[in-house]
Amino acid sequence: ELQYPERLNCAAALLDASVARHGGDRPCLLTGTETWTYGDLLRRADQTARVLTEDFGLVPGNRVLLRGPNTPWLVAAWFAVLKAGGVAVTTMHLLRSGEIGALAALTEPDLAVCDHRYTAELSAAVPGLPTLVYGGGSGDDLIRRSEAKDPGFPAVATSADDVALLAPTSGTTGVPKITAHFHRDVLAINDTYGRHVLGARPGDVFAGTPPLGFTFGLGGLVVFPLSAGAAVLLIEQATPDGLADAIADRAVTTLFTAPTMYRALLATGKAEALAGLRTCVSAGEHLPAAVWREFHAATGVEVLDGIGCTELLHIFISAERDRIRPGSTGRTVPGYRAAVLDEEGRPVPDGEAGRLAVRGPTGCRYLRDERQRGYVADGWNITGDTYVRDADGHFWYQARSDDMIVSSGYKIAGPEVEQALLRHPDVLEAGVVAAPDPLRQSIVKAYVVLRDGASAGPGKTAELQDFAKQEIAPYKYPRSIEFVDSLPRGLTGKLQRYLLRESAAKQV
Ligand code: 3UK
Repeated sequence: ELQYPERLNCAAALLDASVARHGGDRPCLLTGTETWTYGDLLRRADQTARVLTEDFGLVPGNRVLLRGPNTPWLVAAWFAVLKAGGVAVTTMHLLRSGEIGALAALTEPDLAVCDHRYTAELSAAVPGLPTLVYGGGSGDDLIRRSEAKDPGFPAVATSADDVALLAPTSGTTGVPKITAHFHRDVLAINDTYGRHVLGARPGDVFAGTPPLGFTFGLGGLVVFPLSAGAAVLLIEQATPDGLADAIADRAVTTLFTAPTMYRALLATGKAEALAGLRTCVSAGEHLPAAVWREFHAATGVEVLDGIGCTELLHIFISAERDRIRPGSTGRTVPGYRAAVLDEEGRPVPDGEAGRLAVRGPTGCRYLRDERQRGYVADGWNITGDTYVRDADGHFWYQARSDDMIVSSGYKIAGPEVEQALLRHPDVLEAGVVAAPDPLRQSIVKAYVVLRDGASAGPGKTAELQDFAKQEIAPYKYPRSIEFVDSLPRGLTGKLQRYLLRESAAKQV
């Protein structure tokens, strides 16, 4: 059991405490052109808190929508809102006005802090929302106002159970859900995953791709590095080449990104640029054993797979250093418990597939949403994933529970078929879903993106089908294959299988 004081402000516990412990001179936030020390961040966060409270009338409990790519001022704004007792409504900056409007209707923000390049869609979505704009050079409202403020801002003495964060998640259907997290939750992810798995040190330099509007990014690029007194390289828009170069040039030791980027980093051919990495974290979707092995062979680095979700804030099952089984997500992070349950909520024996259920210091609290009932049962969070636990407590990802394809009574996991297809040299990407079928109820349908130079056609279909039958049980092979130019992916890079399912359903 983690114990926190009744009065707890997570922003002060992270930032003020770090400056008190290590001094303010350590590098904290790095960009291509700037370095902010811990002292710089604290001063700017405090001055921003003064702008929000003195000029915009923010009072504790107010909700502040944050919108912008990963930059130091976005981090300063996040700390300012929380130190002032506000609630940070973190959003993905690439959302369009329709999506922002939907989030604003659910979260009812009192004001916004927005990067100057992203104000148009915000004001179109929420006309009249008081907005503090930053990043516009000399006309910059936030910088102009904050420089006129005194340094120092006493953190509001929030309770450990006050809501700190409203984090939206798209869910499988595309209708957003808003998850609420308390001040203590922000520290709990560090006291579990951060402490026991990551083990960051003050000399570490973090970098990564997830936006701070995604809790994977907020944890990996703000909470964990700052708890350790480490530095973070903030990248607004990472390309594989740019990321590989930055890792070498800035001596990055700790990388947070998703499986797709690990593949892409390998494809740059810049493996030697990655050799200085000490810790690589992969989350967001399953990390196939083949990618883990390729990355290890090329760089010598053992990627740590871990599953997290917005509902639990961060990672609760993770690989551990020196005891990695490639293809497995790992074991429960100390502080969490996980079980594999059948449809009635009873544990299934080790080795059998079932629904993943998790409990621990963080948990799902949807804001006004009927889906809370489906996600939390008896204190267990049902993540919507199908897993197998082995006798040693390692968890093996099978599929999203709702991706399971049932064909002629056989249970087939789409991702398993995808991984089989990905082992074919001509296949760049694959998305596999159920397509309705009068005879078999469903058949396995694959959407395939071929590599440059490979050509689609009936011959290729038969070749891939034969290949799949060699790689996995023949009944799992894709009876239907459609060649496409790209697969639908969400802002976090996750394959949007529901869109493929919709398309497959329409074509029958
Ligand atoms: C899937 C994985 C297999 C899984 C997230 C780390 O992804 C995050 O949050 P989301 O709410 O999605 C949650 C769902 O994504 N997933 C995530 N990681 C893995 N599947 N292996 C993995 N390693 O379906 C899960 O239910 O977008 C990840 C930290 C914070 C996060 N919010």
